[in-house]
Amino acid sequence: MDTKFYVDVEDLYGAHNYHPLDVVITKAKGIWVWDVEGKKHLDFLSAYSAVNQGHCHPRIVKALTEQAKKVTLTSRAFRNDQWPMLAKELCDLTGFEMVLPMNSGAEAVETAIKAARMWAYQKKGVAQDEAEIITCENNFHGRTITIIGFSTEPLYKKDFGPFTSGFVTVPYGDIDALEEAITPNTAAFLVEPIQAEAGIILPPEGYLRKAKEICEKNNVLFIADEIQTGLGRTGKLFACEYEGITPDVMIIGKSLGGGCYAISAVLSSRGILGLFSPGSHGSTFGANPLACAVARESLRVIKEEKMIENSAQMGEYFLEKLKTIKSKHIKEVRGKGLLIGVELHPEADGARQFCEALKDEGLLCKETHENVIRFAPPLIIKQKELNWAFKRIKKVFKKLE
Ligand code: IF1
Repeated sequence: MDTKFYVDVEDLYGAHNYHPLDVVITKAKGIWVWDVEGKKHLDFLSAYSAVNQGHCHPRIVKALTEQAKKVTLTSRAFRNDQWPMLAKELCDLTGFEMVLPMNSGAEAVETAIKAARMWAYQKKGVAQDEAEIITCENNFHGRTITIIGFSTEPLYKKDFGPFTSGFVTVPYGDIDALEEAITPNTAAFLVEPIQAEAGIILPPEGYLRKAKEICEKNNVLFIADEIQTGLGRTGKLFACEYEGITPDVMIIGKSLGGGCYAISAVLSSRGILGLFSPGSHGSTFGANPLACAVARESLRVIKEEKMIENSAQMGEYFLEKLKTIKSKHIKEVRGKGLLIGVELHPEADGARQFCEALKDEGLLCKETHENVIRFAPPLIIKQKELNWAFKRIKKVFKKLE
C-alpha cells in the first residue's frame, strides 16, 4: 500500500482536526523513521517532545513489554506495585514531595487548576467560586474546554463556548502586568517557561524569577507547565532551572512516557496536593502499572544515558550553526537546548512550504503558527547527524531564496 492509499482512508474516516504532512510512518528507531514507501527520514520533531529518548528505545520497550505480561491495569480501586515506586522516584529526582498522576498533558493541567483552586479556598481563604487564575497571552496548555477558554488563539476556541470563568490574561514576559493583575482572589499564575506553540518564545531574562518572587509576596501559587520544556528538552531537567526557581506546582507529561505510553503528572508539596481527599479527583487509567513501569524506565534512561547534557551541548552547537545561514527569509533563530525555532519574515510566504521542502529532503519538522519552523530532534542526536540535517536545511533555504 502506498502513501496515497493511507491518506485517502484517513481523510475519509478520520476527523480532520489536523493537517499533517503526507508522510505515512510505519517504523521507527532512535532518531529515524521509515515511511510506507520505504524512505527513511530524520525525525526533527520528536512527536512534539514526547519521544525525547528516541523512538522505540530498547530499554523502554523492554519495560513496556515485560510489564504488559504481568499486569497492565488495576484502577485505583486497588493498589499496584509500580505506582508507589514511580511516585517515590519522581520525588527523589525532582525534589517535590507529592505526585498526582494522570494520562494526557491537558488532564494534568486541569488537575493543577483544581489543586490551585482547592488550595485557594481551603488555605488562602478565598470565598467559594471567587478564585482567579492568571494565564499568559499566546499560552498553550491543551485542548479541554476550560483550557481553550483561556487560550488567546481564536482558532482553538471558535464555536466551542461557553467557557469556564475565573481566568485572566496578562502579556507573557511583562512583570508589571502580572503584578497589577493580582487580586486578593488570585489563586495561581500558570505559565510556560518557554512558549513553544506560540513560536518558541523565550521570556526576558529574569522574568520567571521575578514572577516567582511576586507570587510568593502575594501568596499566589506559581504553576509551571513543563509538559513540553521538561525532562531535558531545553538542556536542563526543567527549563525553570535556568532561572534557579522551583515552582509551587509543576506539570509534566509527554516524554514521561518515553514515547511509548501516555502518562502525565502534577508535582507539588504536601501542603497543596495533600488537600485532595478520596473522591475529589481521579482517572481510570491514572497510575496504571503499565504507564508507571514505562515512566520509571523513561526517567532512568534520560539520566543514565546523559540525554540532558547532550541536549544542552547539541542544542548550543546547532543553534550557532543555524545562525550562520544567510537567508533573506530568516528573521531570527532562537531556542534553548534542542528546542529551537527559526522565525521567518512574513514575506517568506509561510513556514509550511519550508517544512514540505525539508520533508522531501528526508527531514521531518513542523511549522508553528504561520512563520516559525520548529526543530526538536530526540535528545540522543549526535553532531554528525545534526550536520546531516544542517546540510539539508541549508539546501532548502537556498532553493526557496
Ligand atoms: C496538539 C502544540 C506542541 C503543551 C504544553 C500542555 C499540552 C501541550 C506546553 C497538552 C501539548 C501538543 C499538543 C498537540 C501538539 C503539541 C503542541 F503545537 F499544539 F502546541 F507540542 F507545541 N502544555 N502540546 O505543549 O498536552 O494534552 O496534548 O498531552 O494539540 O495538536 P496533551
